[in-house]
Amino acid sequence: MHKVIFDTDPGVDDAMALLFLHRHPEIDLVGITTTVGNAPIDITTRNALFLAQAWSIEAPIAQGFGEKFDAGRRNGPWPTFIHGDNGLGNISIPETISRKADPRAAHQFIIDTVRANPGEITLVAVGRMTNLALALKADPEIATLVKDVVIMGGAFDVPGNVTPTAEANIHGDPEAADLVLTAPWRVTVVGLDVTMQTVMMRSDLAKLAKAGGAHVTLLNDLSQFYIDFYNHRVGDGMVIHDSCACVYVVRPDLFKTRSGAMRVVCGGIADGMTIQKPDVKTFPPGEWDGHPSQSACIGIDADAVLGLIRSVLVEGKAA
Ligand SMILES: [Ca+2]
Repeated sequence: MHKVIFDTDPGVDDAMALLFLHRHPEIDLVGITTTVGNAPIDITTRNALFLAQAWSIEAPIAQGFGEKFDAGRRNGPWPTFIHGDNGLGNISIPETISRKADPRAAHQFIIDTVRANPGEITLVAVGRMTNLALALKADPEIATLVKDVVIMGGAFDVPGNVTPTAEANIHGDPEAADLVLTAPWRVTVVGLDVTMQTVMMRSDLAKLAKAGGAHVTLLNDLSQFYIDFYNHRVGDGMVIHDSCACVYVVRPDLFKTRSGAMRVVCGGIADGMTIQKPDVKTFPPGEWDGHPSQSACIGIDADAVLGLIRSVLVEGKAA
């Protein structure tokens, strides 16, 4: 059983990832923490509470930090043209949601849960890395107590998606991401190198909704706006960035990885760019020295990943 804390900014592709984690029989979702990215923190938290209520997910939900790790940076405009004004494709969301958030801040929730389960927690982070960075800053020792960190973010051998070099989750808080990638824990980065190859077609999702009942119907409804955005980019479907990171937790064999220290460019025209120094290459002394080797996903069996997601969403099993 994988005990997972899901750090998320729902977010349409976040919603699919959440339902995958909830339904996968080998995943014990022990907490949800909210972060910023697809929408501001009050909206991503409301959306997490809404989805948890709709899908009967009982894991506690803790609200994350709504600003950036570096106090000198400010939040920019939100990507409402991708995720809708409400972060969930402009579906109607009830004004009052009975589920309430945990009173703790997300980073404190992470610290408490990791310390209560030493060596057992996998952190799956699919928004900005702000909460993970705050947890490391407040309690650096947790790096040695976490089992694994899997993040959706970054772009190594392919272009970014918010600038020619930067992917949105990393670009949204570069200093936080650099701290997370250089901390002494094991990080696997599931970035655009692999997620852009993984497209769920609109027609497939509609079929899943028919077979999967109300839970998947809600997912299908809230995904339509996002599919419209991706339509002219990848065909009539959606890139399922965040679900790829969740699949990695249970099926790392479906990915090809490359090991090496990673840094994030902080500032300048390449702000938010992720750069790995492959272990097999030698260079003169530099900024990658002395940092742990992390894994970058550079290959994916996209058909197998999509197949697993289909079966887990509909049947709740990994057949
Ligand atoms: Ca996300």
